[in-house]
Amino acid sequence: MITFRWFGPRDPIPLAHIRQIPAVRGIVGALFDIPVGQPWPLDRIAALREEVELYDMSLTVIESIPVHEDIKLGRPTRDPLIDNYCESVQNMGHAGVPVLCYNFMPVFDWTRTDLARRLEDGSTALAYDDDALAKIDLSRGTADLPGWATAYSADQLKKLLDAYRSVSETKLWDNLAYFLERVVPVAASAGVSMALHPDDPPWSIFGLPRIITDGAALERVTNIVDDPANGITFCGGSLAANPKNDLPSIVRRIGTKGRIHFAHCRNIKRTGPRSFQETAHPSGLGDIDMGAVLLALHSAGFAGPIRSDHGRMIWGETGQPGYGLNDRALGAMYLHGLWEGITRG
Ligand code: DNO
Repeated sequence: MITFRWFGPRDPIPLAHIRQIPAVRGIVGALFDIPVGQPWPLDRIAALREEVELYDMSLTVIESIPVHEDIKLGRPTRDPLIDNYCESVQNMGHAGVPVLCYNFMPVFDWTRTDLARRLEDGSTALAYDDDALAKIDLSRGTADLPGWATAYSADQLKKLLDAYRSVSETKLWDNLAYFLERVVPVAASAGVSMALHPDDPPWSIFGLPRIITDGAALERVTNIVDDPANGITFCGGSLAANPKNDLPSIVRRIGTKGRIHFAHCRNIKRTGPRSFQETAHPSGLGDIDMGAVLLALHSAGFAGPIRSDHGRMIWGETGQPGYGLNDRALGAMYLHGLWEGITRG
C-alpha cells in the first residue's frame, strides 16, 4: 500500500490534499506533543486514527515513538521508560495501528549539512557532506546544525555527548537488545510490528556510535529477538549513502524472513566519500535502481506499507525541508506505477 507521512495538525499539508494523491490510501502519523519517554494515551491514538479515516485513508504506521536517550545510554532510569514505551505500543495495538517505525540513533535522528542544495533543474534538496559536518561547532548546542537548530542548548548537548563517551558500539548493541527483549513480546501480543529504521547517514557522526548501518546489522537486529514482530524499516535512501550497501540483496536477506514491515523509498546521488545529495525518486536520477528495489521487495513477499520519502522543493513550494507535498506526491505516483507494473507480472 502506498502511504504518505503526515505531521498532524501542525503540518501545512492537510489530509484533504493527501487524499487527492491517486493511490495513497495510508497515513504514516504520530503524536508530536507527547514528551519523549511519556506513554501515548489510547484515546489520543484512536482520535488520530479517526481523523485519518474521515478522509477515507487508514492510519497504517506510527513513525515514530522516540526512544528516550536514557534507554540508548543504558542508564538505570531506563526501566520505567521502557515500561512507558510498552504501554504506548500496547495502546497502538488497541487502537488498531499495525506498524511502528522507530530508530536507535544516539542524540540525532537523520542529519544533513544542507537543507536546500540547488540541483540542476532549479529545485532544492537535502544534502550531506562529512567535511561540512566536521566544521559544525557544537559548542553552542545545535544552533548551527541544519534542521536541529532549537533541539539542544549548549549545556544539554554537552551533557549528552559526554554521557555517550562511555557507550561503545558493543554497549549500544547491548542496550538495544535490552530494549527489544522487553518491548517485542508486548508488541507481538498487541499485534504491532516493530520496524527499526536504519541510521541516516549510516556511519558515526560527531563521534557518537551508530550501529544500524548495513544489511548485517539489520539482520542482527531481527535475530536479537527472533519473533516476526521484531522487524525493520527498509530505508533505501539511508542505506545507499554507503556504496557498499547492495539494496536488493539487503531486501532479499531480511525480506524473505518476513521482517521488512515498512519501506521508505527515495533516491540519492553520492557526490564523494561520505557525501551525497537527495534527488527526485526515479532510477537514473540518483544511484538507486528503484525498480530493482521494488522488484526485490515484491519477490521477497513484501506487501506492507511503502512511502515516498523526502521530496525536493519544486514549483515554488516552501515548507518543512524534505516534507513538501509536490515532489513527495510525484514520488508516490512513481512508486505506485512501478509497483502496479511489478504486481501485474
Ligand atoms: C526522516 C525519517 C526519520 C525516521 C526516524 C524513525 O525523514 O525517515 O526521521 O522517521 O528515524 O524513527
